[in-house]
Amino acid sequence: MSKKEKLLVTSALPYTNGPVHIGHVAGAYLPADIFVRYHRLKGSDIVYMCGSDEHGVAITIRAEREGVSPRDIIDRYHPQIKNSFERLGVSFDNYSRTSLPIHHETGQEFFSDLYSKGILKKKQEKQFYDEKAKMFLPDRYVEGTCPVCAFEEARGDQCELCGSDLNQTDLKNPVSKLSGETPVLRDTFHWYFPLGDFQERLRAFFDARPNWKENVRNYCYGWIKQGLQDRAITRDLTWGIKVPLEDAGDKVMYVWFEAVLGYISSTKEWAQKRGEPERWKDYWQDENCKLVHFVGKDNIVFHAVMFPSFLMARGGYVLPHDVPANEFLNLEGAKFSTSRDHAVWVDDYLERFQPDPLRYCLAAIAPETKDSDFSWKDFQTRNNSELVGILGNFVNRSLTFIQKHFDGKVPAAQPPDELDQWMLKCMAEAPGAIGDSLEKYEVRRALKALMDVARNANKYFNDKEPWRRVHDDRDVCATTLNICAQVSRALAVLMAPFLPFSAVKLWKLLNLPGNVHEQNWGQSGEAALAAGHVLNPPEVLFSKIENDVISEETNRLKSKAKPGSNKTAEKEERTLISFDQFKDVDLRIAKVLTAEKVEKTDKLLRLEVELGTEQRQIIAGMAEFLAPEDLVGKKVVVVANLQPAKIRGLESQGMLLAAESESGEFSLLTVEKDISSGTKIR
Ligand code: B3M
Ligand code: ZN
Repeated sequence: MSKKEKLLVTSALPYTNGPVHIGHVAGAYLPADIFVRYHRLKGSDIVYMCGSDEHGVAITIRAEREGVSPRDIIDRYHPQIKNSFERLGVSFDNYSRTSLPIHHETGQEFFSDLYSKGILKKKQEKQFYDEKAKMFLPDRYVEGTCPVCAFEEARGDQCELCGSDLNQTDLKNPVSKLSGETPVLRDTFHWYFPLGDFQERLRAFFDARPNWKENVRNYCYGWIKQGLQDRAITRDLTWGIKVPLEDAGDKVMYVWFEAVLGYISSTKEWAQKRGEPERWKDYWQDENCKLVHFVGKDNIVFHAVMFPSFLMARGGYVLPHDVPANEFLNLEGAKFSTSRDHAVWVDDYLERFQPDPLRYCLAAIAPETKDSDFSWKDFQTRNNSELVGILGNFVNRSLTFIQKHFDGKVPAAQPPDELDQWMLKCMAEAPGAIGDSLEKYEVRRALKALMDVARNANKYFNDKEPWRRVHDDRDVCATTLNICAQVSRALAVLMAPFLPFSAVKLWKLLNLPGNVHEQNWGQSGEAALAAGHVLNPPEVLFSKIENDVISEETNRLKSKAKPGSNKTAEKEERTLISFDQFKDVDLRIAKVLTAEKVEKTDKLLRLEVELGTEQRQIIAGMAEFLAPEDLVGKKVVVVANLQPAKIRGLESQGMLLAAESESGEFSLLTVEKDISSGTKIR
C-alpha cells in the first residue's frame, strides 16, 4: 500500500471589506475545493485551511468611508463571507479569522523569533504623511502612477495591473486617498525583512520547482532578476497586530506579513477544535507534507516569494510545494469592480440559482493560463446544453428506463459485447483521466474528461437502442441498462469534486448507502452495483434555465451601471449609515454671489457664496458643465461642515451638491422656492 500523500491546501484569505463575488471564487476558491475534494476521495491525508483577512487598510478605508469602526466592518463581512463559501460548497476544514487572539499570538511569535535571531533590520525612513488627516499613509492610503507600467491607480504596496511589488515612495504623482492632497514625506522608522538576503535561497527554491505553472515561474524569476528589495513589515497604523517590541510605540505589523501566517493560525485553531492542539505540526512541520497555495495572480509575490522567505528565516516549517495561481475572471467583457458594482455577488446569485451550475460554469471557464470571461448567456448555455443536455439527460433516461421496464431494479447483465466493453473501459479509465488533470490543477481539462464519460454514455445508450431491444432481445437490453446504472454510479463519484450537491442527489437516486464524498476514487470506475439493487424513483438532476431568467440577470447587471441605479454596493453603503451619522452632515442653502474659472484648470470654478450672515469660498469641479455667469444669484445646496481642503492652492470651505450620471448628465441641486441662504436642510 503506497504511503498516503499528505497535503496542506490554502486559499487566499479574503479581506472582510465586502462580500464575495464569483471572480474571487473562480480564482482561488473553486479550483482549490475541487482539488481537495478529489484528494479526499483519493484517500489523501489532506487539510484545507482558510479564513478572513481582517487587518490592513482595505478594512480601515471602508470603515472610514462609512464612519464606523474596523471591528464593525469585519463583524459584518466575516460571517457573510464564511456563509457564502459554505452555501457554494467550498469545503474548508477550517475557516478562521485574523482578528482572533490565536492569530495575533502566531504573528507576534513569528515576529519575535525573527527579531531575536537578528534577522529584522530597523531602518529610519521617509514615508508619506497627510498633513490634513494627520497620519502616515501606508499602502492603499496612497495611490499614484506605477513606476513600472504607468498605471495611474497603483497602490502604495502593489500595482494591481502589472503585479509589481512597490514601496509607496516609488509612486509618481502620489495622492492621499484620505484627503486627495499630495502627501509630504516625513521621517519614521520601521522594521524590515531582509528579502535581499534570501535572493539565492529563493532562486534555488524556484529551481527545485520546475513543475510550477509557467505564469508563476515567470513572475518569480522576474523578481529575482530585478533584485529583491528588503521589505518593511511594520506600519504606522492602529488597526492590526501590535509589534511586540518595547520601542515599537503603536506600530502594527504589515498586513501581508501576518496574513500569510493566517494559514498557520487557522490550522492551529483547527487542531484545537479537534482536541489535538499539536496536530497542526503534523502538516506545517512535516517535510513530507505538500503545502499548496491557491491564489489569484495578484497574490503570487506574497505566496511564492515573501511567505517562503519568512518560513526559511523561521526554520522548521515546510515551504510551498506549489502556488498554482490563476489569472483573472472578467464579467461580460469587463473587469469586476466592487465600486461600480460590476459583479455577480455569490449571495445574490444563490438567491435565484443552485450552486452547482455556477461551479460547473466557473470550472469550465477557469482562468488557468489566461484571463477568461463569465457571461450570463454562456452560463445558461452550459447549464442547458451540458448539465441538462448531456450529464442530466444520460442519468435521467437510464434511471427512467430501468424504472419503467425493469421495475426500478438494476437488471442482470449478460457477458458484455464489444460495445459494452467499450463503455465499461471508458468508465474504468475515467478516474485516472480526471485525476491526472486534477493533480496538475487543470480543472478545465478534468471537467472535460468527466463530461466525456457522459457524452460516451449517451452515445452508448443511443447505439444500443434499448427502446427497441426491450421488445426483441430483453437480455441485451438488460445488459445495456445494467451498464448504464454502473456508469451512473461512477458519475456520482466522479462529479463529486465539481458538483458536490448534485453528486449527493444522484447517490440518493441510486439508493446507495453512505456518503458519496467518502467513496473510493480509484475504484469509482468499477461496476459496483449488484443486479437486483433497487433504485429510488428517478428525478431530474438539473433544470433548464429559461431565456427570460437570463435576460433579467443581464438587465440587472446593466441597470447597476446606469445613473441613479439601485447599486447593490451603494445600497449596502446607504443602509449602513445610521441616522445619527447622517445628522452630522450639515447641509445648507447658499446663494452664489460670484463665480469664476480657476486659472490653468478646465474643471474648476471659484465661487463666493453667502451662507446666512457668513461668506464662504468654494472650489467646485463643474466648469465642464456650467458657465460661471449661469451660477451667480442661484440658490444651491452645500455641505457646510466639510473640513476645508486646499485645491490648486485655493482653500475650499464646503462642497456644492450636484448629480452627475455615468452617461454624462449633470444637474446642480437647487431648491424650488427662493428660501433664504443659510437655511438648514433636514
Ligand atoms: N487578503 C486578499 C487579496 O489581496 C488578501 C489575500 C491574503 S492571503 C494571505 O486578494
Ligand atoms: Zn504597474
